[in-house]
This record gives sequence, structure tokens and C-alpha cells, in this order.
Amino acid sequence: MHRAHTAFSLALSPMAHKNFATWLLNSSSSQKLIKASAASAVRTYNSAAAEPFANGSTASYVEEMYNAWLRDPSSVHTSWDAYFRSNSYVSPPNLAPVQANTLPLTAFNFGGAVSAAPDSKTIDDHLAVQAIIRSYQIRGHNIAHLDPLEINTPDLPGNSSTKTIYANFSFGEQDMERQFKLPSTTFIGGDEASLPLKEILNRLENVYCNKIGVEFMFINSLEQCNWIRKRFETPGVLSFSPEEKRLILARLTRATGFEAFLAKKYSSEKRFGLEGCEIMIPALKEIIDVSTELGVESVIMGMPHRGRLNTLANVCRKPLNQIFTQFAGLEAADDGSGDVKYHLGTYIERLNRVTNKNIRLAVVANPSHLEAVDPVVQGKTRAEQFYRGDQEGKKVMSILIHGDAAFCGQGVVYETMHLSDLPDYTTHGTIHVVANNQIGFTTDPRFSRSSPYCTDVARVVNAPIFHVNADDPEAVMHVCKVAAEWRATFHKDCVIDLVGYRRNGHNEIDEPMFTQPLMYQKIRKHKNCLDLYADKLIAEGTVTAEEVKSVAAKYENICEEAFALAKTETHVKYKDWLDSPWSGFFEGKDPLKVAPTGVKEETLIHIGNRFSSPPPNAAEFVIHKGLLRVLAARKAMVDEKVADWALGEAMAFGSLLKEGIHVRLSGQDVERGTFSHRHHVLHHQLVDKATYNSLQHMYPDQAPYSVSNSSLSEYAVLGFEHGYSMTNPNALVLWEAQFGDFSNTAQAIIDQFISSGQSKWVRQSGLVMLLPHGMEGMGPEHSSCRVERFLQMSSDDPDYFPPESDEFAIRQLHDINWIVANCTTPANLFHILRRQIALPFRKPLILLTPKSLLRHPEAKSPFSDMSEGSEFQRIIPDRGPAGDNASNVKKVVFCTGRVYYDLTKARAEKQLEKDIAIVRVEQVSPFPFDLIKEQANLYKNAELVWAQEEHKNQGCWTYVQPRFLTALNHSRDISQSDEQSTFSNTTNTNQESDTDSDSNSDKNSKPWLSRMFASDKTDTVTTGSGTVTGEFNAAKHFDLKNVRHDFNRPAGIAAAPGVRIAKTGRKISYAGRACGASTATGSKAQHIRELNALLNDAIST
Ligand SMILES: Cc1ncc(C[n+]2csc(CCOP(=O)(O)OP(=O)(O)O)c2C)c(N)n1
Ligand SMILES: [Mg+2]
Repeated sequence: MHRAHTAFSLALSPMAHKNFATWLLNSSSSQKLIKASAASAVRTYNSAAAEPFANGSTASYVEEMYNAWLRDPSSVHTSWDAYFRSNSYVSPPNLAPVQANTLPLTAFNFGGAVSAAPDSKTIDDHLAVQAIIRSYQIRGHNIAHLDPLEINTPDLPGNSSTKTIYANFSFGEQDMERQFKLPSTTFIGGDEASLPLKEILNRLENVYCNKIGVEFMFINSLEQCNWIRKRFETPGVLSFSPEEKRLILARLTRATGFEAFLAKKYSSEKRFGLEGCEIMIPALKEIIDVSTELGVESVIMGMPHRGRLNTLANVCRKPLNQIFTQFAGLEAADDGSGDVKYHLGTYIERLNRVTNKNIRLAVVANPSHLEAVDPVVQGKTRAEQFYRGDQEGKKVMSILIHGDAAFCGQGVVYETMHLSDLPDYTTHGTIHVVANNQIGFTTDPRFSRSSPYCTDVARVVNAPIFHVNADDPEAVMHVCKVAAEWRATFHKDCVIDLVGYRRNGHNEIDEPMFTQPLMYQKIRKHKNCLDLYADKLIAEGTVTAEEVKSVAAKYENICEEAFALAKTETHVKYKDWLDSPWSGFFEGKDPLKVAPTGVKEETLIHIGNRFSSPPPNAAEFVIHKGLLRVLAARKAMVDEKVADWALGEAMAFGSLLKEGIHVRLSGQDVERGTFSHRHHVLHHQLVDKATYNSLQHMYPDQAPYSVSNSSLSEYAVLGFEHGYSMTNPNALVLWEAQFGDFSNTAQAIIDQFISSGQSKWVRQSGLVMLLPHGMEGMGPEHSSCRVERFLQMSSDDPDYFPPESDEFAIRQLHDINWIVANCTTPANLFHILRRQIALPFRKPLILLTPKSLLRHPEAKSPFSDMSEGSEFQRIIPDRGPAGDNASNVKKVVFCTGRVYYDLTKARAEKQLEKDIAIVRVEQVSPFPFDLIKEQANLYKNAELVWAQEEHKNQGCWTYVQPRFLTALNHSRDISQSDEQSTFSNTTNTNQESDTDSDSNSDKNSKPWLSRMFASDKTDTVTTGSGTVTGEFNAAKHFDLKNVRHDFNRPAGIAAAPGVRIAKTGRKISYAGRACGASTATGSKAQHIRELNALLNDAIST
């Protein structure tokens, strides 16, 4: 709640924590207090500290009155009516204070035609009442009773709640019955235009300082402010029917019963229960009910650990037995490494019983990294809205649930908030729910944030914030209803801050008294929300004690039945926990067949012509002269049937769009392209917002193309695009980093979602990350995308040469976690982008992209390299004199990326074209073992070198070196003998073998499956929790029909003992920069020296 002010001394005094205003109005001795308040807390206009009569706020009040009077003269007090009729009022800017922000009273001329001029006291008193009303609206939340434990007090100047609201209170007891006209900015009167002062105060106190604290007056829309005022101020809004109350009670019973059941059955297991904030479950249900009623059909949720199982059980209605099975520690029946139970996602379609409408609910799987899932949920939501044609977010919505500490602590929350109103990223309003237990692990709010509330981040986007005491179920339900209606009305974000507590430690086996002793003394004495609410409903006669008991018992029975059912399960199934099923995508597909990626030449010409043409109405559309030259150059290339980088990319996009594949490219400045090479959006030079995007106009029936400059964020935007890519496999979703190195600010998305999402959550994604990369003398930044990190996370085994077959490449792709490539030609770029869609499954693609190469005269491809029959080349062999006469070649330089062009230039300069072959590795991971072996065999007598421009401890070297060794030795790792081919957790690579390469190939010709995984062998499998010995079932791990399993060594199983690398006598040496701490030098001269050294080293015989 409030920053830093945990006041136990106050909590010990029963009266002290009560705010003055509440006490004033509720106390039986209120009359005395009114006197007291008048005497002590009052600010009069004459006092030294007095507010000038018509300062900024009162002046705006006069203006407000004037506006109301203009609309309806009867809506203002007669005194105002008279005043405005007299034409004395001059609207702003003349209203600006005459002197020092002060308007003298004499400025109010009540003379003229008006006979009954109000006296100045009447005006003063009305102004004071208006100021008080406004003060409640602005500051009421500061002193509302939001904390069920009553230990937090607002961190206000002087810590005086009275002064907070009553700065303008100048009334005495005698004024309490006086009638005051209510302004148009309050709804407390209902149908009444005026109320006695006492009633005004009473109603304001109830609305703004009770169990709900509404923060909204910072919103700069009068319409929205009034909308909120109406929802909270209108008399009777907080009354619930007996049926509604019983529903709340039933839901709260389930939420509480679920945690109690888990605590009973799995007392020593971590589950991150919701105790202390159980109301979150009925709250989410209320949001969903109201939203469904208002037209929403699909809700996508993201949430952390706390209360996740409860949400799955009681909000999504995931079968309880599936949840309980997660506690049993069973093996998975399907592929993947899995995840802990409180991270898993789910997807459910069901009937909403309250609204009787069908609804889809998805909880997106998430990692431990708090808040990382936020942008992913937004991207997925946006995509679902897009595919449904739901342009205003009326059918699909997102709900994000947060912990209090994470919500204010994690920067990605801010980044995600800033996407909320961007045209290409908005999801048309997210409801944020904070399960605010006033603690983060062991840290109090006073040490975890500098802002008054944990929700202040939402103020930057003008989202209203509804703080509510989590022990008041009816107040919570009201807030949820308003939040859902707000979203449906304005399609903007809002926040519900459920202020509760955490009954246990951070997890159930954690001791909270170590660190929060006083808080937990209070918590131990505090009744839970269900009991409090049940007591209330019993006391008011809505339910009986027996009913309460019977509802609880009924739910416990349901849990017991599911528990018994769960016991009969033998396996968990990861696919039961999938958040984004792709129905129909995998069915009927040959899992080892890639569709052709080459296209008809006429298609290339058509796309090329469109891409190089101005808009059809070119005469009116004024294009920048420089761009006319770009278009003309493109046209010339199309006429010559060659493509540069931009054209190659456009060909890939255009041809996919033609085939009905939606393409979405997002990132900073992607529309033009950081390097000014792309120019997908042409801007009319004379008309604002008039643009033309030729890729959107290739074919009449093409799929939509979207290219969007993003906010300056990597974390949120990459997460967003990842989420977008999860929704529909038939779309090419690309995120481009401005420079590759900036992607490291999105590292959690890369590590936690992109590289491991399929393994943890059986969720595939074909997202493409475009990472400009290259050591071009631009300094330590703007150079390297840190490809070594991506490669280090690639899951192909360096010591394992998979069996060779026609399907080698596709099987490798199937089994890898992602693809890392660095293309040197536009044609290969074209093919690899198209291959993303041609694959029968989806894998993320980490694509290093060029900078200077974008305009390199040699980095062009003929159309024939993209037309039918052509395909992606994993490696590009030397096609010059060296390749033609391989046996004479003395050296083969393997490389990847743009350094190839430097190497060929150096070779030409030294006239070594016959002596040195240069082979480009275009797909670095999965490593093309088969093709490297082929090349090495081709150049039998040559020395082999890997040349790279990155430092030795960076770039691809550490990844390719061991794989080269495996490839050069023509072998996967082998065990000493078939008899000993057991698995153990001992790895022993690079030992010399007593078998030669021929006998290895002999072994390779045997059915490798049966040799490696003979079903009568006992396997030792290393799992996260230790080494398990048991039968290893080859068929299970290598279901070739479904190709579900690792083509590489199965995950979690270490290498065989006695692994040998056969001795062929060949090795790969390194040419390039030495190890370095930064990625590149800041000195251009040194850069050139280093590059020359590398070229001299590599290009020499
Ligand atoms: C990015 C990140 N940093 C640190 C952690 C470790 N951690 C797990 S829970 C937690 C406290 C979270 O507090 P809060 O957001 O208030 O949620 P609560 O557990 O109180 O529900 C921390 C620091 C994490 N999971 N993610
Ligand atoms: Mg917390």
C-alpha cells in the first residue's frame, strides 16, 4: 500500500489509526467533533496559511460552474445563475488571477439586473464545499481503509489524514444541516440537486474513504473522470442482492477450500498459495462475468506464481485431477523438459454459467521471471484480436495479474504499459489485478519502492487505479465490475489493487516470523476473509451457518474425488498444459517434409515491380527525391533480375503474403530500416500521415502485411512479438533489433521463452529475430549481437554426429530448440525466411543480419537463386577455381557472415584463388555436420581454418570448434562396444579412439536406433533430481512416426562412457581476433589493423 509507513505503534492504539473524517462522521460524539474540527483543523481565508480565495483550483471551480450554467442554468445555484446572467463573468484566460494567482472578491459583481445577489459568505461556503468534494475525489484514497491488517498509514506530510481532506473545512456545527447545491462533478446526490452538509460529508466519506480508494483525478479527460465518479458516488452502488452475496460466498468458499485442501494433502510442497488474498478468485470471475456479458469471448491471462493453481482450478475450471497429478512427481508421457506446476499454462473453452455464454480462457505459461509474461500476453491477445478481426478489442481481452513488489519493481511493467495505447500494439485495454499482500518475499514495501503505491506505474498511461480492501468482498466485486465496464467503455487499461496480506511465508515452508514478526503476529490473530464474510452474511440473515458449512463440505468432496482420480494417473501430459493450441496445424502433415521455398520467376518479377513502384496515385503523392532514386534502383535490379538485401527480404514477404501468410515486422524504426535500406512505408512529403506501403498492395487477395515502428523497448516488444507468434503458426512474425547487441535488454524473453519455450511448455514459435551484426569499426556497441550466447543455448550436442540420411537437415531442425543463421546472400535470406513457414513445425530463427552488406555490390542474388527448384543453402561451397580443383587446395577457410566478402577480397588481392577455398556456413545451428564432413572430404589435403571477425571467446568459434571435430572424424560419439552401450552421467569426450573412421562408418550403417537404444538395455537417466536407473524405451524416445523426440541425444541423458572421437588426424584451427572483454575496439584504426591481421592469418598458405 503506502510507501514505507508501517506503523505498529498506531496499530496498537485502537483509535489512532482511524482517520479523522471517519471518526468525525461515525462517532456518536460527532457534534463535539465538528466543533473541534472547526477550532483546530480549519483553514480560514483570513489565516496566514489561507488559500487565496480564487486561486488555481477555485478559479477552475468558477469555470466549472460557468460551463455547467452554459449547459443548463438550473443546474447551478441561483447565486451563480444570477451572477452569470449579469454578464460579469469573463471566461478564461481573463479568469486568470489578477495578482499572485488571486482574484479579488470585488471582481464578482453581483449588481445590474440581478436583485437577489448572494452574499460573499454564501459563495465562500459553496466554494468550500466544492473544494471539499474535490478533495475527497483527489485524496480520499490516501486515508481509505484499504489495509485489512491496519498497519499501513499514508506517508503524507505531517501524516495528518485530517488535513489531507479538510484543508478547506471552515464549517461549524451550525452549518451541518445547511443545504448545499451539488456541482455537476459529483453524483453523491443521486436525484437530489442539493444536500445538507452533514450528508455530503457522510456520503463522500463512505465513497472515498471506506474500503475502496479510487485514484483517478489525474486522468485528463472530464468524461472519464465523470464516468468513474458516477460509478462510485451514485447512492446504492454498493448494494448487492442476496443471490449475488451467496454467489460471492460460494466462490470465496471454493477459493479458500482449494488452498486448504492442498495444504492438507501436500503440506510440505510449495504451491505459493493465495491465503490472505483469496478474494482474487471471485474477483477474476467477476471481471470475466461482466466482460462476457459485455461481449468478450476470449480472455488471455498472465500471472505469477501466487494463486496460480487456484486460478487454474477455480477461474479456468481446469480439471482438479490434472492439477493434483502435478504434485505426484510423475514422469511425462510426452516430450519436453517440463516446468514446475506453478508456471504452467492452460487453455480451456467452456460455458460461463453466469452469463450462459461460451468463453475461452487461457493462462499463458510463464517463467519465474516476474512480469516477463506481461508483454507475451499482450502480443498473444493482439494476435487473437487480429485474426478474429476484432479491431476494437470487443471480443478478446487480456488480464494481467501482478504481485505488489514485482509490479512496481520490474521495468518491463512500465515498458508494457507504454505499449497499451500504440496503434499496432494496443490490446484495447488490459485489466491489471495486483494481489497486493504488502510484501515481496521478505521485503517490506518501505524498502522495495519509492512510490506511495505499488501501482503508481499505471498513472503514466492515465489508467484509473482502484485500491480495495481485500477483506471486503462486496467492495472488491464492485471494483471489478467497474473495471470491466471501464475497459468495455473506454478500451483503456485500469488497475485493481487488492490490498490483502500473505498468511504464510513466501512459500508454505518458509518462516515469515524471521523477518516480519509484528506483521505476522497480527496475521495470526486475523480471521480469514471467508469467515469474516460468512459471519457478516449470517448476521444479516442472508445465509445460515449450516449453509456455509454445507457449501464448504461440498467443495471438499469434489476435491477428494479429484484427488482419488489423480492417484490413478501414471503420467503427466505436458500437452494438457498448453496455452496456445494450434488445432489443425500438425494434423495430416508429414513431419519430415519441408515445402519448396523457391517461387516462380514471374512472382519475383511481379513483387519486384510492385516494390519498386510509387503508389498508383503517384501524381498526387509527393515522394522524397532520394526515395525516387531508391525505387528507380530497385526497378533496375528487377529488370536485371537480381536482388539486393532489401529486395530479397521483400520477395520473401511478398511471396508469403501471396500465399495467404500474414507477415508482421516490428521493432525500432523498422519501417524505414535502421540503415535506411528497407523503406516499406513511403511518406507523402506534403500531407501528414499519408503513407503508402507497397507490400500491402501486391495482390488483391493477399494476406495482411504489418510493419510497425515500435516503442524504444526491447524487452516488452520482443516479448510482445513472441506472444504474437504463439497464436497462429501460419504467420511470419519478425522482430528486428536496432542493432543486434540491444537484444540483450530482452534477455529474459530470449532465455526464458524463445530458447526454451517448446521444451518447457510444448509451445512452438516460428518467431524470427533479426539482429544486425558485424564488426565494422563502429565501436564496442553497434557491432555484435553476441551470437555466442545464442549458440551456447542451442541444444544440439557438439559430440554427436546424427545419422546421415536424406532427412538429415529436417530432422536436425525438428530436434533443435532454435535456428541460428548468418546469411551472406539475399537469396539465402529469402529462402530461410520462407522456410520458417515451409517447415511442418515451428522453430524460432535467430538471424544475424548485415549492415554494410546491405549495399555491398557483391551481396546480390540472381532471381534464379530464388526461383523454383532453388532452396536454402546451409553452407555455400566455394564455386571458384579452388572449388573446381579441390585436391590442389592447400587451405579451406570456413566462415560465416560478412567477413566472407573481406576474405574473398584478400584472397583475390593475394592471387590465391586456386590455393584457398572459402566455404560459408550459413546455418550455424543446428550445425551442418554432414555438409562440413562433405567439404572436408572434398578438400582432402587442405588445412582447415575457421576465420571470424569476432573475438576468439565470442562469435561462433567456441560453438563450431567441437562440432567441426565431430564432423571431421565422420562420427557421432561412440561407445567402446555395443555391449557397453549404456548411458551414464559421465561424459568423456575427445579421447583418442582405437577405432578408425572406416569402422565408424561401419557402425553408422547399422540401424542406429537399435544400437543406441536397445530396449533390453538398462539406461541411466540424469534428471533434475538425480540419476534414475530404469528401462530406456527407444520407441518412446524416438517415435519416428510423430517425430516427437530428440534426434540428437535425448535431453537429460549424458554421453556414453568411453566416448571416443576417432582419430582422422584432421583438425580445425582458428584465425581471428584474440580473446577480448568488449566486443570491438572503439578505434577505427585499431579495427582495421585487427581485420588485416585476421585476413593475413586466414589468407596465407
Ligand atoms: C525477475 C525476478 N526477480 C526475482 C525473483 C525472485 N522472487 C520470486 S517471488 C519474489 C517476491 C515477489 O513479490 P511480489 O511481487 O509482491 O509477489 P508475492 O510473492 O508477494 O505474491 C521474488 C523476489 C523472480 N522470481 N523474478
Ligand atoms: Mg507481494
